[in-house]
Formats: sequence, structure tokens, C-alpha cells
Amino acid sequence: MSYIKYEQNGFVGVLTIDREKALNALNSEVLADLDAALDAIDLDSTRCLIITGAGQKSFVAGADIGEMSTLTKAEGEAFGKKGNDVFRKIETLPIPVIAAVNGFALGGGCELSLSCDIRLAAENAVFAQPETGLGITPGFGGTQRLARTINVGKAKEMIYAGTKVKAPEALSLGLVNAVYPAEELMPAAMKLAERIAANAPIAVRACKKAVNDGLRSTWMRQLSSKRSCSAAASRRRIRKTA
Ligand code: DAK
Repeated sequence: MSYIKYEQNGFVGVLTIDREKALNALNSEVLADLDAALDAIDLDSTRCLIITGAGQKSFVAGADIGEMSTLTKAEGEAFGKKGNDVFRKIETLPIPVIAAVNGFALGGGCELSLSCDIRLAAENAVFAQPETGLGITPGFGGTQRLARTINVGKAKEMIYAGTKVKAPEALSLGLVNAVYPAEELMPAAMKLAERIAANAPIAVRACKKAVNDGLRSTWMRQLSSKRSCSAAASRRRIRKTA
């Protein structure tokens, strides 16, 4: 049995993480199924992907706490790598990906939404990175993607203190693009996906790549180029005054 349901609606793919009894928490099997489902998407006939969670209560309530508590160091590292690889696959999927956040987006669930291009939320959505309260750090890229998505101070507060952010605040922070009553979330996500799919696919894909490549030009690189500029300027000043 797969923990992923996939439906094709015209040019739009809808991928549902389907482990409702555990609020769609990500265990190794869910991650493996998600990975396989992403690989199976026909990119010739799909122009936009929506990712959501099964049920009315939760998008994804995090990595599976029960499973994580049993992992050895090596297994934990493999689990972290698996999650990071799958989320990077979503981030770099050639087509735009919309997260339809229908409830809890906690820990790995918040991180999953952050690996998508666009987040739309239901009114009951709650975002948080509660890992420090569990004695761990966000393991699937949250420290990096959250701080690049919203105000850095608020991202740090969410990560250090585990502050929960409900849908209206998520909207004001720019964490989500829009908030809808629960029953309107998927129709709204479909409508946006269809608008994206109606545009020239090559242009849309080129734009996704351009935006992502731009964001990957890291501040470290900018800092080191600024440092070498400053160093060159200082050398010039030193020579002038010598
Ligand atoms: N993992 C496993 N099961 C979960 C779960 C989770 N994250 N969240 C919920 N469930 C399960 C519950 O155990 C319960 O199962 P049964 O007892 O019925 O078998 C079922 O879902 C329904 O949950 P509740 O009965 O608790 O439902 P409530 O409405 O009362 O509460 C809740 C909903 C979301 C507030 C609560 O379930 C909750 O607090 N869940 C935990 C949320 C959480 O802390 N998530 C963050 C996980 S930390 C790393 C890799 C990855 C990560 C870190 C490091 N490395 C490799 C370094 C990622 C970490 C995380 O994501």
C-alpha cells in the first residue's frame, strides 16, 4: 500500500500524503513513497503539482516522532538525508509546486511546505518548527528555507522558541500567499495551478529555475565577494597613505 495518492487533472497533478491516522507524519515509508511518486510524474503532460495532506486536520504533523526515537545515529543520518533529498527534489522539480496546507504543518510538515514554490492555507492551518522542544534541530532544511521565506527574526523565533503561527499570521508574514475556508482550499489551489498551466510551460519552468538559481546565490558567497572587495579597497587605501 502506498502512502501517496496521485491524481492527474488535465495538466495538474494532485499528490496527497495519505497517512491520516498519524496526521500524515513522515516515516521512512512515506518518504520513500513520496520520492517514488515524484519520479513517476510525467513532466511532458504535467505543468503544475499540488501537494496536500489527507483529511481535514493535518497537512503533515512532522517527521514520525515514534520512528525517529528508535533510530541509531547512522539510521538517523540516513533518515535526514532521505528527507532532504526528497524535499530538494520537490524544490528543483522543473514544474511549479503548490502546497495546499490543510491543517497542521509542523516540523517536517512546515519544511515540506517550504520546499514548495507557493503555499496556500486553510483557515485551520498551523505552522511551527517545534524541534528544539524535542531536543533536536529541524532536519529537513527548515533553518535555511524558513529564514529565506519570511522575516529572519520571526524565522529565528519560530525555530528557537517553537512559536506556532496560525493561518492569518502566516498570511501577514508572507509564509502563505492566501488563506481560504477549508472547503475552498483545494478549488483555489486548482484554480491557481490551472492559471499557471495555461501559460507557456517552457517560460514557466525557466522562471522557476531563474528564481531558484538567484536564491541559491548565497549570502556567504556575497559576503566573501564583499570581503574581497573590502580587502582590495583597504589595500588601495593603505598604498595611498603609505
Ligand atoms: N509523528 C508520529 N505520529 C504522530 C505525529 C508525529 N509527528 N503527530 C501526530 N501523530 C499521531 C499521534 O501519535 C496519534 O496517533 P495515535 O495515538 O492515534 O495512534 C495521531 O497522530 C493523532 O494525534 P493526536 O491524538 O495527538 O491528535 P491531537 O489533535 O490531539 O493533536 C497534534 C494534534 C499535531 C497537536 C499532536 O499530535 C502533536 O503535537 N503531534 C506532534 C507534532 C510534532 O511535534 N511534530 C514535529 C515533529 S519533529 C532530523 C530529521 C527530521 C526532523 C528533525 C531532525 N534529523 C535527521 C536530524 C524533523 C523533526 C520533526 O518534524
